[in-house]
Amino acid sequence: MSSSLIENPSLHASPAAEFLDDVLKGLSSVPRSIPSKYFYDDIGSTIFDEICELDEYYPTRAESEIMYRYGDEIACRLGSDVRLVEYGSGSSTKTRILLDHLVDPCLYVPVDISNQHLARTADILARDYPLLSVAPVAADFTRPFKVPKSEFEPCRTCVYFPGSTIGNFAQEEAIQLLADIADRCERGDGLLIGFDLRKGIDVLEMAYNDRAGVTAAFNKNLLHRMNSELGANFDARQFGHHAFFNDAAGRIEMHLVSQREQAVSIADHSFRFDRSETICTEYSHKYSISEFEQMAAQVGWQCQETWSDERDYFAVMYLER
Ligand code: AVJ
Repeated sequence: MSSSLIENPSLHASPAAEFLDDVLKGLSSVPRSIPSKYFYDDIGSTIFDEICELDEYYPTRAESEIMYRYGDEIACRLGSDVRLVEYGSGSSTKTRILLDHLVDPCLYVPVDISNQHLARTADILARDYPLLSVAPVAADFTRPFKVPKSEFEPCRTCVYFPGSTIGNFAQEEAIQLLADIADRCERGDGLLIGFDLRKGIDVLEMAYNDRAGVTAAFNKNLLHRMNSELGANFDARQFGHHAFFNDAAGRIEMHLVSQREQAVSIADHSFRFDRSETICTEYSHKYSISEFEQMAAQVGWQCQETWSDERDYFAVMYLER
């Protein structure tokens, strides 16, 4: 049973104007960067679904393994009649595993910036879970947004933040986001979060440099998106994909590398790129379980239990406010 999509004021009055703003700011900064949230237009969301199927990209499978193996324990921790608010729900693939184990959730609130993808996914979920109330919210979860109420209020809320999306935020931003989530919750509310664990550099770098070049296409889609939505004139053939593990910072970094000296114009701006100059398009931080527990404890979250997969590649942690 799905209610209609809620468009949230947290989404800039004009997403296109915000996109242009962020791109001009990012390309004018040193080093150059573009926020990774702009990967997720319709094409980007579809390419990401392909990434999740790749042999090299282990996070999705590792997290699903944890949810299948410990689904009952996790559902027991969340309790019955919970309102489940999912940040960056995307295709809600892993959510189904959790929904299959949860007892009488009172409301499911998928929150995503890609509103077409969100509406489609919410309708399919509502069809497949006829007893579940689904209230999708199109919003940028890094900003305040209104969470729909359940007809069974008061009920406990559990924020579900899977997929290691928390890893895309620089550490201080990640701590700020965990603090914002805590502010939006009551004492006793929960947070179920999935994050990628530190491991051998070879495994990490392979996951972001797959042989088929799907991640490269995901990265370059950003250039196509700026051309189609902002009227830019990037020649995607003149930019290469590069992803490496920055050990000191504990993160994978993805970059677009200029293959030659070139100029690109966007709106009435022109940007010169030297050969091998880069645009950073994504961070993907990797944590140890104790590191993450301490980070969350700083801002009001107390770890209750943590589960990891057979190879200790990924962790799912349940915390309470
Ligand atoms: C969905 C953001 C968690 O950082 O691993 C996959 C996105 N980037 N391949 C990640 C991604 C390159 C992914 N997150």
